[in-house]
Amino acid sequence: MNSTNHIELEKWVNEMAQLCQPDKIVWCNGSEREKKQLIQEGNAAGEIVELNQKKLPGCLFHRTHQNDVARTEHLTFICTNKKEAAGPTNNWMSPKEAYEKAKALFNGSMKGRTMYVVPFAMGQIGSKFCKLGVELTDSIYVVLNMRIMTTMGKKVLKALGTNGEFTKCLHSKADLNIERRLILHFPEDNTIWSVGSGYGGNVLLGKKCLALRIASHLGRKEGWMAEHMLIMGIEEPSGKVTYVAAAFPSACGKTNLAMIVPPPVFEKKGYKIWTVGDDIAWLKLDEEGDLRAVNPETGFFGVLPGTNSKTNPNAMATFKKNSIFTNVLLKKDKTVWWEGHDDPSPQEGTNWQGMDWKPGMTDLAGKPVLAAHPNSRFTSPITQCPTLSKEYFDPNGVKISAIIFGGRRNHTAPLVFEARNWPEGVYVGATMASELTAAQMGKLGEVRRDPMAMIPFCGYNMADYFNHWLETGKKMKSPPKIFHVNWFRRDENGKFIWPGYGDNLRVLSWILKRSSGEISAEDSPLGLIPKMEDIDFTGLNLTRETWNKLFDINQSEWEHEMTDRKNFFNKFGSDLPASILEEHTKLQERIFGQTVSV
Ligand code: GTP
Ligand code: SPV
Ligand code: MN
Repeated sequence: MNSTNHIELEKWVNEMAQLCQPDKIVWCNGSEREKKQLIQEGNAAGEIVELNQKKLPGCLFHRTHQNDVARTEHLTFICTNKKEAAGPTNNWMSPKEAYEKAKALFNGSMKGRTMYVVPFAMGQIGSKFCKLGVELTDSIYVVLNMRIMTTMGKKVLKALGTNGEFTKCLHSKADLNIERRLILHFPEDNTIWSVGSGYGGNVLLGKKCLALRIASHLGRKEGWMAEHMLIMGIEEPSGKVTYVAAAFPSACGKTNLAMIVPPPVFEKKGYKIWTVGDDIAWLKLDEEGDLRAVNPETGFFGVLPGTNSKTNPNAMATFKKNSIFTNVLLKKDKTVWWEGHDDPSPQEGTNWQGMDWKPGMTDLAGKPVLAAHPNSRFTSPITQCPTLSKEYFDPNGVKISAIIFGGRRNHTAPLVFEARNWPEGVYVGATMASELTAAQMGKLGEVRRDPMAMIPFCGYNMADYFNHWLETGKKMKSPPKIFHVNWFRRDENGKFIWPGYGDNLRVLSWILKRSSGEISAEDSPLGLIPKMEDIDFTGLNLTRETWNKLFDINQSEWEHEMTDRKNFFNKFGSDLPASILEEHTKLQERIFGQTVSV
């Protein structure tokens, strides 16, 4: 039944329905009754499994198609009239070709299915950070996820009124064939089309597609920034809370850092962590010239393998109820399990591929058969997080005092360093790199350049994006300091040198002291680094030798690194801001002690 007086919205829904030919159209209002119905229908269709309601109240389980377990970046396109607008790091297609190709795939794709109309808001309705969207989808799983990840339903239709602006999001699972899958963004039309997938970032169109790709484009136009960043508050013993934003690529530790538990020595001193967001930050300058950030999402879509009460007790507490578990092991008692869970491996269950599973099973090549996919995930309401910051609800956002970049680097990058000023910090962000993880389809472990963790998510030419960062810095009263961290450096035996997780607070606390100007630092070619005595290692037993390993700058690794950076920058030709190349030359001189042409 139609429930809008928004003529353009109604017209668009009808047009899309004509294309996809669903049996039925359902406008979602976001009510509890509707949720029950969706679960019932999803259950009946085999799309959703209701989990053990005693042990996991309100929890659901879903398994995606085996070839559909991560974002497919090679099938993700920015469709602008001019190719240069998408830049050299995005896949590009002309809007005409993209619409034509996708129309053929959407044509009749919802026959025999229901088209759900999901009005949703990213950011708080009524706040200056809010963006509205409507997603049309034939997936009950998507609707149930959108209920958790966004504000959705009636309230949004009300906010849209009769002529409010919204992002037009069309999604169909179609036949879930990877050969017939496309994730298309039309920033010039404020439109997103996704077909042939049922997984996470490919289909929850408010998340990566709207809140990063479309939003980054809008941000540039409107003078703000959409970033792949967590936001957290760190409360010091004095009661002062400082907020930081950190950009790490997918599956490199944002969710974990956003809700870490302080190590005992810090807890005793009175340190507390407050979670504002774990994946996306929208940042704007306020009237005072301070940078303020909100998390536009209302839930977490977090990695499960490796999550347990030691590594992330706050996540464990968050997904105890009202959560969706995707692509994990389904146990006989209708609870779930994954590699790295607290409980020992169950003796049997159905694994992420839908196969009967037993511990120790191997495939034909002799490799272990996993219970859960490495990119299996939970979806949970953010309000269930024990460390949720009350400032999460502040429509004006939190003031950001430091920006942290980081990646997953076996070698090369030290534990932490600080950029000396904003342009140097922008260069640090622009030269980020990380090993590929299970969060995207591709070659695991391969190092790729991933500026600001935005390479898969920047909705426009990245040269212009660097420039936007530089220009935004100039407008700030006193720009936040920029840092780079690497929790993932390994020793000669392939073991992580740094313990990570809660112990990362030891580094964050140094970052806070540097941001407030309380302590000095040591100079190094890469930037400013801590004096060992300025980080509290009580309870860790960290030797000077290990410290040296964490901060070692290996000349031959850095020769390779600098060449790789240069090759990456060459892609942008003359569009690359001069400041980036200047910083590159300066760094080259600092590391190798000579003037080298770049
Ligand atoms: P997306 O949701 O894909 O954007 O990922 P994310 O950046 O939120 O990463 P997440 O916190 O889910 O961590 C991904 C993986 O890294 C998990 O397997 C974690 O257990 C592991 N991890 C997180 N923090 C650390 C750390 O400090 N050290 C080590 N060694 N591993 C970590
Ligand atoms: C990521 O891959 O960065 C995620 C998961 O946060 S997804 O929503 O699939 O993009
Ligand atoms: Mn992410």
